[in-house]
Amino acid sequence: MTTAEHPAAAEPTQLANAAAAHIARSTGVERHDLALVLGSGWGEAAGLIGEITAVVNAADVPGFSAPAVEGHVGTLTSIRTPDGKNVLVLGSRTHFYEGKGVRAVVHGVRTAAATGARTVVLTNGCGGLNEAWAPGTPVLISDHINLTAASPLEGATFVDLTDLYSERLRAVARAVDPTLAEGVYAQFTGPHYETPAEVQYAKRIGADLVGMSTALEAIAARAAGLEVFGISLVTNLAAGISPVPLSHAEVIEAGQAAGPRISRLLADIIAKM
Ligand code: 8IG
Repeated sequence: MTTAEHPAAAEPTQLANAAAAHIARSTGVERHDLALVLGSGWGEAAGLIGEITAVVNAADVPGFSAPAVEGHVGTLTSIRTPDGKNVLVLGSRTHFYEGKGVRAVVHGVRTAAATGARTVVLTNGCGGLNEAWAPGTPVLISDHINLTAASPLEGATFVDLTDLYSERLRAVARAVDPTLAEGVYAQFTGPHYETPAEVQYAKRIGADLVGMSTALEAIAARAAGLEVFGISLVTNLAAGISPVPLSHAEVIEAGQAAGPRISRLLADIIAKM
């Protein structure tokens, strides 16, 4: 598929190419192999992947902007793994609820593809619908339900999503940790959390996890030809599942407590990708 066939997609691709050129220049890394998007609770999880070779201020990269949320990091980091893979870590993510449009939401993954990456690892913090998943439990994303009523694709871009979350990469993750659970992630728009009734609705339509990111990025990533791996950190039981109301402080706290385990897990999975 060329942008000539889909003129509406030309502009996002050009902006992603400009961002990739800036990243190549400022990191000295011509091509990255893999991109990692860090969500809530995953901020420190890149620490064991390898050696940091460059840090770029996201606000200086075309199309990126400073993060809007406490606990999100506004930097792009280039990391070299022990076996020589170059990993681009996107420490900031633009959320749909920021109102900057879907193009801004998926600019990071489009940029990842433009840097040469073949794989994207999408992480997030989310609410869990399964009571057995205590806050701090990592869960592989097996599929998603996009409840944003939006798509990152423009024009007649019909992309098959049958195997969006790579079965191959989930098997790699399970080889690292056979106890890893899997679930379906439902992306709500946010920024409010769900009502208990909405959580029950999500459960009945097949969701196991509720969050405010990832699905739109995964769609754009697939359209850009990337192999997609998604992993959630359940930072709270979803509304009504938990007996106590949700707070952003609780979310940050659960992320910090899970830090050492998910850092090791992520580094081990990425090493085997
Ligand atoms: I962290 O319970 C986190 N993000 N929609 N619901 C939604 N997003 C979230 C939640 C949650 N927890």
